[in-house]
Amino acid sequence: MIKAVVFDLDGVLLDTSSYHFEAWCEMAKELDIHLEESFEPNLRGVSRMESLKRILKHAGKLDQHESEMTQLATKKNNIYLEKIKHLNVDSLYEGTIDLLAYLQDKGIKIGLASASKNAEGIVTATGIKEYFDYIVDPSLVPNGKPDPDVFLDAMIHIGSRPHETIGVEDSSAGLDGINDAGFISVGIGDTALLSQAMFVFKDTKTFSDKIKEMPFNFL
Ligand code: B16
Ligand code: MG
Repeated sequence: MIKAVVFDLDGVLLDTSSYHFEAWCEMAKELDIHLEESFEPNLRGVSRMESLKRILKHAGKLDQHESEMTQLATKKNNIYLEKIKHLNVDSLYEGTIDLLAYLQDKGIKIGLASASKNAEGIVTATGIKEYFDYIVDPSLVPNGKPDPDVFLDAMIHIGSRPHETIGVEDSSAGLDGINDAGFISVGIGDTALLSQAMFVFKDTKTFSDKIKEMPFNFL
């Protein structure tokens, strides 16, 4: 019997990854670093500092900029916040509200386990904060994705057990964390890129439609 669903944010409930990447590109440009589009998946679900480290390493400039990493991460975040200030309910993926409302109606607990320190602000701006029984603060959790800590933190606060909990993610790093937590893992996106997920749905709307077809005692 499923008692809880723990969601990732970016790439699952709405798309903020393009804004993250644009902000990283703008910051990187000031350091004469050009980021190819193909590098973007390496930053999904990965914390701000770890993303910066990956970018500098990729450009061979980690040693050169290591001492200014905090300032560079803050600069990126300020660019990012400017880009997402228009977010509202219309920014959510099709199916997001339907899915959250359905789970709430069935008495399933809902958690949010995003790597983003901006997650609470984003769910508030998009009007879905009240659906969540618990929102993880990633700055209070020892290890980010791919470690399972954010997912386990959500589960402990919600009060479910691993096999009663579904974790939903769009990133490979996040799915590794969900599997390590012992949850049922659901990937949103391309099956070929999310091979470690137990179930993959091409988008949130499809997952929302399918979960409603499942027998009630599965939930
Ligand atoms: P912030 P998720 C992640 O969100 C993003 O996918 C990732 O690109 C970003 O670096 C990370 O949040 C941290 O975000 O800089 O806002 O703290 O997919 O875990 O919801
Ligand atoms: Mg994500």
